[in-house]
Amino acid sequence: MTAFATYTVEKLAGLDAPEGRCFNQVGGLEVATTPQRLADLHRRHGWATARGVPAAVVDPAECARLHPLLDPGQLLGGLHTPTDGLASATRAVVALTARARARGAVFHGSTRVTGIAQAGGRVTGVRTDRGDIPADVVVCCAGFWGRELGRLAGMRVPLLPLAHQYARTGRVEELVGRNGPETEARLPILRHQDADLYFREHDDRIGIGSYAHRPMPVSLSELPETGGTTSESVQPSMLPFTEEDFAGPWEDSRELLPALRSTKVESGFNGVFSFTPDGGPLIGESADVAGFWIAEAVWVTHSAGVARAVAQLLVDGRSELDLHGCDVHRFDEVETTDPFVEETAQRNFVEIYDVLHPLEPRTSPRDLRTSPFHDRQRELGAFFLPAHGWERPHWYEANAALLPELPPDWRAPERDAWSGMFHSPVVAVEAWRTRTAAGLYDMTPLTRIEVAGPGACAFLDRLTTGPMDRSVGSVTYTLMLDDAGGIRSDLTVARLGDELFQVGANGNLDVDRLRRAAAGEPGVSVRDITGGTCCIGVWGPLARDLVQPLTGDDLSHDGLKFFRARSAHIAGIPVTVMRLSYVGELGWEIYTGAEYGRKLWDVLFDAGRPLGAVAAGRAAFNSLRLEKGYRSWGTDMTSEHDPYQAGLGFAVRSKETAFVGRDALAGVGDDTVTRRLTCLTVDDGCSVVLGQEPVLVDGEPAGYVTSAAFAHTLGFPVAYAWLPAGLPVGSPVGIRWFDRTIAATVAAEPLLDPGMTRIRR
Ligand code: THG
Repeated sequence: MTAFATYTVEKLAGLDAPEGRCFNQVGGLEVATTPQRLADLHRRHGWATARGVPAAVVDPAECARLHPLLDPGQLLGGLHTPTDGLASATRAVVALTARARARGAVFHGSTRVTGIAQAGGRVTGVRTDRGDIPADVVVCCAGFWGRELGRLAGMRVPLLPLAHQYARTGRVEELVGRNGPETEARLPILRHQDADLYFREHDDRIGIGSYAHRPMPVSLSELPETGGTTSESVQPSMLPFTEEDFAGPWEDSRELLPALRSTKVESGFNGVFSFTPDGGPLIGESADVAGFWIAEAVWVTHSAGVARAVAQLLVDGRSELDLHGCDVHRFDEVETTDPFVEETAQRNFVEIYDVLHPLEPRTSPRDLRTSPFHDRQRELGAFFLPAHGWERPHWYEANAALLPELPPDWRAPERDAWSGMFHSPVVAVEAWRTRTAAGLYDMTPLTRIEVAGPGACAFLDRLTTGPMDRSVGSVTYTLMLDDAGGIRSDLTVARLGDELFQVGANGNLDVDRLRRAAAGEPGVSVRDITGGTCCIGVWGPLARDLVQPLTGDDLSHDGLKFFRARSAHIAGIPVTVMRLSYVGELGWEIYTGAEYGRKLWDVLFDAGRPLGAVAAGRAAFNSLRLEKGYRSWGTDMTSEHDPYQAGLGFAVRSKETAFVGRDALAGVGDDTVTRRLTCLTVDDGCSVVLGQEPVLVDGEPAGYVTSAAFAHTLGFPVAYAWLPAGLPVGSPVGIRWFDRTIAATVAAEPLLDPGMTRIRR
């Protein structure tokens, strides 16, 4: 999103419009009136630094110098971003329209879209009240009308139009004479997030935007009829100002900017814009109607950046910037339903300026998807965090009973308040027991895809970097690349039969990609089998002692080798067993039908109890996988990275046979990369960061943290970061954490068990 915004600034700043400039680079100033906000501004300063945006945390006197209407006595500080500015969306549209016309584009204004013409699963045109327009590609950029227009093509567009208040004051004495014909604003855009307000200049008046009111969902039938003509003050997106909602915000405004006490609210409107379940835009092609694209829920801030990305998608088939956080197919079906969208979008409106922890869960809707083990997990005091509707245990309070037994070298230092949120000392117990006995992990939410049919093997062989024509029972860790060699996903592919594969994937984007690729392919079927099945990971040095007595099938080291799968019976329950472990221990993922899940859990849990096995959650899981150096797609690497940069070159097969991305990787290897996903250890042994923090080399920003955790087995925190290649092991770096720098060191990886002796035993 920062890259989108940066490009939009560049684009708009370089545009000329007859009426004047399209971008006025007055800068931005976010102010803090509470210690929590000031701390958050430091954190946001870190995000800006990590992504190359100039920014500085400044003291109250500097805030007042930058924005003289501020009373420094009320402030604790501010975050100044000098490249921010005021976009004139209308002027920019006029200027861009003229450019497009000059190159042959045709615009049909005031024309109502009435349908999307399609034939044979492809778009063929747009139906309008003035006739049909044939088209082989349609990009629907309808903003908050997107949900309705998407319906015309049978596409569910998970956005909600909401109104948000914008008011203008009368003349402000202190501003009179400051601005003139050449500019209507010089002061930075001001944000007072503790009161959900922002402020900008309009000549000698102040415009005030408020998020301090109740969410106001808008039905499109309420919009004013403008008769097809619009102006700065008459637009279908402008609803009447609801004065009663502005009373409190107006008080807060006059408190922050005392100069407003001598003026009043002169005008206002409730403007309509789009919110989505996670706040991100919606970009992508319909799964059912090829050639029908959407690019919606895009704010002016990101507009040109998104436009460029969409243009690249259409022309090149991929965008330079990874779009997984914007792809409309990132959501599972349950997240696109009207009740889900309505509730989450409104919640996002309410929380727009709130200080939110990266793990902060929504409180509703919850319990949408629960694994068959859910009741048992509750009995064990699971602390759940939701993901794509699934409830996932992060730790189990029941394990607190084992805290007194935790050996001294497994005791984790106390965390600061921020990294201690949504964390528990119990996580150390679960990590300890997994590494010394065994842990039971609920892997049910892991996306599972069945790829079947006579063409399945060749299909997967072409789409992934791994050799797929291996024996039945093989499991392959492999990558899906795009044509430029960027990592689209990392998968495990188990060959369960000649024509039957089970793919362990990273979410609905993988389902979508495989489905699309299979659409034109005879003899390949792709099915998401996540729902209706379940999975328990049993991992640890005693995993075999736990499971083998429950089955007549041979789970010895040679009976089922590492990265092999087979069907088996455990206590009479039909299961599929895969010998692999994301936490880096001996053990298996054990899959079964949902109807057997509860029984399987009980059998494994009871058998594990005398061995010291525990149920363990995502927090331990994440710590253990980082110790072992296992990457998490979407966080550690995306389509912006190639396999060698990500340290995954080992998963790319010899380049003799064709696979998607092969040609782009010609000549690319471990020694050619200029940046690398780099393992860092934290020198003080106790400072745990959370991800997205900037990393400094020689005091200068050089990259950012992807994942981090306290490594319980090793006794210090670990972080992975994108950094220039060629930093030798032992190089000192700094990680920015709020207003301080944490010393860290480039480390050889994996930190734990590079010889694989824990897994292969
Ligand atoms: N389980 C299953 N599928 C998955 C995941 C999983 N798919 C998505 C995601 N997680 C994939 N991530 C990984 C990362 C590392 C490994 C497995 C899945 C892993 N790597 C071995 C190694 O690097 O040592 C591979 C060894 C080899 O290739 O032989 O085990 O958790 N089902």
